[in-house]
Parts: sequence; C-alpha cells; structure tokens
Amino acid sequence: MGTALIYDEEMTKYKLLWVDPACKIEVPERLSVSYEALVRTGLSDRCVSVPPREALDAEILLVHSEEYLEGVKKTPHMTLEDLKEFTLQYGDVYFHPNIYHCAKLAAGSALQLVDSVMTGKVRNGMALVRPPGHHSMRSAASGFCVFNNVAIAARYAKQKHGAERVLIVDWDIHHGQGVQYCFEDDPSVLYFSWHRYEHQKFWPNLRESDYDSVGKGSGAGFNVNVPWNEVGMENSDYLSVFCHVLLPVAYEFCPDLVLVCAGFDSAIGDPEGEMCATPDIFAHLTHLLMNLAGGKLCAVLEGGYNLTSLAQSVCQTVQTLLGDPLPQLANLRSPCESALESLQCVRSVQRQYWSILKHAADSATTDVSTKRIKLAKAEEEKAETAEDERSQEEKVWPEPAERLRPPVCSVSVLPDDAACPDGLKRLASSKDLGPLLVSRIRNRSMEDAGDADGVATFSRLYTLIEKMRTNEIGNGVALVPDVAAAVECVVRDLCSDLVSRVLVVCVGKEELNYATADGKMLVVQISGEDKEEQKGKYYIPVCLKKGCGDTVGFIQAVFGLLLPLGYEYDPGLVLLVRVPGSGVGDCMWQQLIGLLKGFAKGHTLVLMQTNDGACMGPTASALLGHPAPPLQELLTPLPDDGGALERMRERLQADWKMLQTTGEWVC
Ligand code: X5A
Ligand code: ZN
Repeated sequence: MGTALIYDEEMTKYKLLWVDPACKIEVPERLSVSYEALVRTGLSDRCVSVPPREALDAEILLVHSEEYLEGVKKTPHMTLEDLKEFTLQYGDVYFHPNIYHCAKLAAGSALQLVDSVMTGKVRNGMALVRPPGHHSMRSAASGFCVFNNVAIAARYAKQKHGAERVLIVDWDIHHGQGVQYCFEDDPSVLYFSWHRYEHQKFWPNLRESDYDSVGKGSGAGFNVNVPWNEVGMENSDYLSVFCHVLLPVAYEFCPDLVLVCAGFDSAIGDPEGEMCATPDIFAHLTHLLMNLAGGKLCAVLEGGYNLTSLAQSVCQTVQTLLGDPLPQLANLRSPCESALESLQCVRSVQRQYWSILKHAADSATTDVSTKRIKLAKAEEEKAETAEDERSQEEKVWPEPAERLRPPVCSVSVLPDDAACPDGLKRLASSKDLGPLLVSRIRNRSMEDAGDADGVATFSRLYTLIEKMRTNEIGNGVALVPDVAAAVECVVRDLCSDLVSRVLVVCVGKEELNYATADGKMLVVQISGEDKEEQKGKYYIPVCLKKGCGDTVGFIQAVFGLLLPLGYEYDPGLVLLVRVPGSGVGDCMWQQLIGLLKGFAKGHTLVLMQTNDGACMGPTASALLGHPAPPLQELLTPLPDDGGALERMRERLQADWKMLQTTGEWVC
C-alpha cells in the first residue's frame, strides 16, 4: 500500500497580471519548487503518481452556488480590465484567464486523491495544487482561493464513498473560514483550524475565527478554532495543541477519513505567518494523524509563501506519508504564555462537547479589562513590526536532517520454538557479551531455570539495541520469560553504554524498583492499580481505576501525559513493556506502538512475556508501520473515573513544561 502524489504542471500556468501587494506572494513557483524538491530527494519516485482531473460542475456545486460557478466560468474569456473588475468583488484574490481551468484541476486533484485512498489503491497521499481552497466560500473567492478543494472533497467522500465522519485538519496559518462556514452545522465533518489571529487584527479579521466559534445546532462542538494571538509560535506550541486539543478530540470523533488543509505558511520564514516552527514539525504533525481512520489521510496543499520553507515542509510531509523514520525534535522549548492562553480557552470551551476533555481545567469567565490590555498590546506590537516582511525572507534555519530508512525494519528475539511473524526478521546470531556483562546478567536472571537461554536472549537484545543505535535495524520485539527482570536488565546493563536517555513505557502493573533519578531513563507506567506514588521526576505511574481496558482513560493518558513527556524528554530509545494481564486491548496497543514510533527516530523495543505471545501478530503489524485499526469504542465512551489524571498532570507541570495547558492570564 503506497502513497499517492498528485501534481500537474498545468497548475503553474496562471499568475497575477497586475500590481497587488496583497497577492504578489502567490506565485507559480510555489508549486514547481515543491515538486522539484520531491523529485530531487527521490521522494516522488517512491510515490504512486496519480493524474489530476477536472472537477465536474456537479462536484463543485456540492459546496458552491450556481451563480458563483457561472461567474467563474466566464473568466477565461474576460479582458484584463474585466478580470480586474471581477476580482474586485472579493478580498485578497486575483483572477487570470487560466485560473478557472486550474481551479477545476485543483478540486479534481483532491477528488482523485480521495478516490485513490477510499478505494484502497493507496494508503494515503498528497496533492500539490494551485489555486488553494480553504478561504473560498459558497458564493465568493477569497485569499487566493477559487473553489474550496478540501470542502468539496469532504462532501464527495461522504456521498461517493459512504464516509460517515470526516476530520479536516487545517494547519495552514490562516483560518479557513470557507471550510468553517461550509460545515458549521454539520456533525459529520469535524473542522480543526489553528491560525494567526492576534485578537482579530490579522486577516481575515473575523470575530468567528476565535476559539468560541464551536459550530451551530447539531454541529456544536464539531468546529475547533485555535487562535494564535502572537507571532513566533514554535514547535512546542504546535505539539501542545495537537496533544492537548486536536488528538484527543480526533480520536473521540473516530473519523473514517482525514483530510489535511496542508498549508505551510505556518512554518518558519513565511512572510504571512511569521511563525518559528521548523519544517520537520510537519513530519510529526503528519505522523500523529496517520493512525486515525485506519491510516486514510489525504493532504491537499493550501498556503506557503517562503519557497525554501515550503519545499522543505512538503518533503517532510510526503516522506512521513511514505513511512520513513521521524526526525528527532531536539531542544523543544516550553510552550509560550500566549499559546497556553489559547490552549486553555479552547479546552475550556470544548470540554462540554468531548468527554475526553471533560476534566480540562475550567477557565474563568471572560475578563473584559484583561482583553482590553491585550488588545492594546497587540496594537503596539503591530507598530513595531514594520520591518518584518524582508526579515522573514532573510530568516535562516538549519536544513532538516536526513531521515534514513534502516536496512532492516523490524526484528524479533524469540525462543527457538516460537514462530516468527511475517515480515519480521528473526535475530538469531548474537554478539559475545564479554564476561562482565554475562555475570551481571546471570546475577539478575537468578532464579530462571534456563539460565543459559537467558544469557542468549540478552545477548541478542544487546545486539538489537546496538544495531538500532547504528540504524541498521528500526525496531524489534522480544519474548522473554519475565518482563520485569528483562526491563531491569535491558535498562541497567544493556542500554547504559549505548543510549543516554531511555523512555520506558510500561503497560500494566509490575514492580519497577530501579527508576533512576539521574534522568537516564524516564518511566511512564500505565496500569489499573492505584498503589504507587509518583517517585521523583522520572518515575510516573499513571493509574486508571478501571484498568487499561478503559479506552477514554488510556487515550487521556497517552495524549495528555505520555506524548508531551516523550517530546520533552527526547529519548534515544523507547522500551515498551507489556505486562501480562494488563487488560489493554489490541487496538489500543497497536495505536500506542504507532504513536511511540515518533520518538527516538522510530527505535522502539517491545518486551512481552513468553506466555503472552497471542498479541504478537498485532505487535508485529504495528512495528512494521501498518496503521492501527480505529478505536471504535470511543464513540460511546463509558463514564470515566474523574479528574485524577488532570490533577496528576497539574502536579507534574513544574517538572515537565509540555504538560502545561493553562496560562497565567484568563481568556
Ligand atoms: C491559502 C492562503 C492566504 C491569503 C492571505 C491574504 N491564503 N492576505 O494561504
Ligand atoms: Zn494560508
């Protein structure tokens, strides 16, 4: 199952024909430069090339009015003067004799992509299109957009492919007001958008772009706006919003298809966005969405006006869709105060609609005087940033690191009589451990009857860890007689010389008494028992009263705690431990493996107990990069067990900044 790429040079064949400072950044090179970068890096060759087609009138009419379509249809025959006049009815957009043709191709590209993904021809894909779509409305062009490509695609997916729920993630830096208007009262399409807002000072300057526009009627709660009230947002700000708002809501929504309004004006260097997130953040944003909807994800280009930043970001996105290892995001900073305020406001207004956010801290009611102060402050800043447009273009950042696929994706370390799952390579040979390590291992696996076997297993594990470090192997799974003893041995004896930070994720209750305070490992334990107290910064027991089978609780723990902790900790290896009888379901387990692959460049070692081999199949599948099945049970969540998790998150915020979800200021 591959990745589709849709591109046609034809969509570079229109441009601005007069002087308009608001439109001069929307140039044909946006598309050619992005495509050329995909060719140069060899990524386009690895994709399934799908041709675009023109969207039919009937398809355009799924979203737009007849009058509007008829108006646009006349533009190919207009004189320059007529085109200028036609353009004047709308805001920040231009027409050209060939734009109608391109707009039909852009919308049709999105439909071709949906067809390819929904019929299973490919797993996912990206369409490189011009003109963009998310600003265009039922009867109006806007913000360089003519037809609303993604909105049309969502309606089409429902109608033609029977998709019941479609998630639209709009990570472009502008608010896709066209998409919001289209689905405002529709609970079958969840629209998420973050956007530069600056308390309504930024284009399109709409009151309804704020966090309190949540949808209307039965669509209430299915519109999620995250306004950025300052420029300069960074990777940590974006990841915080994904972990603490979008992902929990998206998992509860349980979409059949994910559409991404993939604008890259939210990346560093962009003259419109003026944000500071680096292109490799899009690898993570993409990855975090790739286990929803059974992996069915269609990304459709929107904005992106710094050609360097745009091309790099497009490559990061496509490379992730192809399944390559994720880049490490080192040195994440804390989310900034303004981002935290936005986060708090969104969570507090959305918590009534999403059971997974029910325990989000309630923010105080709107404090008008505070808002005034902020407005004034925004005004001041605006005045200060007169020099900015050039300074954005002059911004420099390091080129994203190469993301090399290891020669061997996944291996198994198994007893001789256990069958190796398809696609995994059995690790047979092992390294001579040397007498010191052997005696250390002997001392640990004391009571084990098959002591010689134990040493052989551990020496294979040592080889595996070593080869993950050198990227000869991606990940692996091992069956061991006693997981608790194995974890201790792996972390203390085998990893200590090889990796500096190990993230240990333990699912189920097991005595882990060796957590260190020196930060060489971080233990997050998710279990059904409630005895353990948190010990220091690096041992974090998460207790779900109803056990690991409680999907809502588990998801809260994963997105609210585990992922943000992982991003902040930045491990060199992930050790995932499955304690027998934990009660975690197969789907959840696969989701967890999929999500953890975002850390340590995908180097995950799964430890399971020999008698727990039944879940070997699902484990192998997830390690090989197959998308996890959707968590259907979230559609009818059980009553949950209260705010214990929220309180724990609050306690830990002093040590772990990525856990913060509230600002000092009220909304
Ligand atoms: C698709 C997109 C931006 C329009 C900005 C107008 N449009 N000032 O990024
Ligand atoms: Zn944009």
